[in-house]
Amino acid sequence: MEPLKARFDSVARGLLDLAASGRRILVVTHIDADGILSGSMVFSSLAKKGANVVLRCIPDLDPGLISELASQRYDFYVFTDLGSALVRELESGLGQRFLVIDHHQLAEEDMKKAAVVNAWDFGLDGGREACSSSMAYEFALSVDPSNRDLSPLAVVGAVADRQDGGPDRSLTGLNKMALEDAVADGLARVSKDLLFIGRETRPVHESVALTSTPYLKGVTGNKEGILSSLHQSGLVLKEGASWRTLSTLTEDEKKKVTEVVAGLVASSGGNTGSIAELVGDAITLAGEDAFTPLRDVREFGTLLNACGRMGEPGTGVSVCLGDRGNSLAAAMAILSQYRMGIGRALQALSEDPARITASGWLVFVHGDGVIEDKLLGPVISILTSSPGYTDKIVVGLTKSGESDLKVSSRVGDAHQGEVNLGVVMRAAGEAVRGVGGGHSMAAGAKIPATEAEAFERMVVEMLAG
Ligand SMILES: [Mn+2]
Repeated sequence: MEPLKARFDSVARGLLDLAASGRRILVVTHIDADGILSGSMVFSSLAKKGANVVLRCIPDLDPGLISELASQRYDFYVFTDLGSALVRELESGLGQRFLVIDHHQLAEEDMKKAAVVNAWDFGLDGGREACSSSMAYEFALSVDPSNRDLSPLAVVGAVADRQDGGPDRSLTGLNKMALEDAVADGLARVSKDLLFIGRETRPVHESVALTSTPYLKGVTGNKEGILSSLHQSGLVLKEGASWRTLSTLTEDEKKKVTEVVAGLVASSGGNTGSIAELVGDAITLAGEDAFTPLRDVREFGTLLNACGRMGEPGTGVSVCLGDRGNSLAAAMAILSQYRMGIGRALQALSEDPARITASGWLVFVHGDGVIEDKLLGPVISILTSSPGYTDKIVVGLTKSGESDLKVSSRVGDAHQGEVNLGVVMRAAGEAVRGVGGGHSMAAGAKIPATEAEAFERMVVEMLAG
């Protein structure tokens, strides 16, 4: 990691020089959890040094936005968790006045550029071993070693970006180094555990029912069913008048919970294979209140993703910057709205199977009236992680505003065959006077509502061809 550290030392020196001479710096970041976290870390490390710095969270970077940013006449721009695919556009819009700190794949020729610090250039797999948050953490350490107290945020970003793909859902690479700092400083604790939400705070059946990744048929959202099955298993669920939490269960009792979950999934015809994902490295943040979602890194990540999705990334930023008062309360309210919205959408889809049409491995989901446009992405993601959909390509459409449709598409992890949804969404979107784009595994579009059929036909043709 020495070359990466040396690189960050040099870019940090450059930025501190700019800051010292009073230059105005704009940090631009993505609105998902990894974006919110990495942007917050770059922002706070510079702000603590007295820099004149502003943070802005955006859903996506495109050439139009680059020219808008250029016209705002900041002296320097730092992009986190985005920009790698648009280095040439950034050069033509901003000249030498920008830096990209990122982990998304990029063209070989852009990798070595002075304005780009990308995980892939340092022998790190940016899809598994380094996220923008762990990159931003290294940057913050170069700005000042005292920023080691940000290590938990790097860990949250890694987990939120689903980079916990090591054995037992552990972290690897640069992410693991940040976790080791956090553990060494007493800020985080790692234990093998059931990875349910609210391990320390919620009644067992509630924790289990809140599982959404993976989506477990017969379990997710089924609080009553879980409660009665746990009762039948003989598990003691209460201690005196109060409910026990998962963290108080013995190993044998935890095993019992897993068996009950497996039984419920099997009896509702689900795939029990995904249950293995429920056990692994639980990471607890020792400095956070046990009764908040910040205590568990996975829940912390979900909270930030919810803020971004629900259009309140700034609330997430305030939490990352340390506000445990009003901003945390607001973020928790957003999280519960987000969960309820997703739960309602999944429920509505299961009650109205006609909304889901499949032709081979291509599945269309029609969400009009039951899926809010801002929740379409998470709902489609959950579906592609659900039994029966993991080998499919799922394309969701739902009404957005007065006359538009929002489209969100994902490739299931187990899908066989090469597809680039980013290309498909862009071409099909533009063909019907809309816009589209994204990554190969996840992409979206916005199209006129009247063009739904034409759009779907295009998608079918392109994917079949
Ligand atoms: Mn990211």
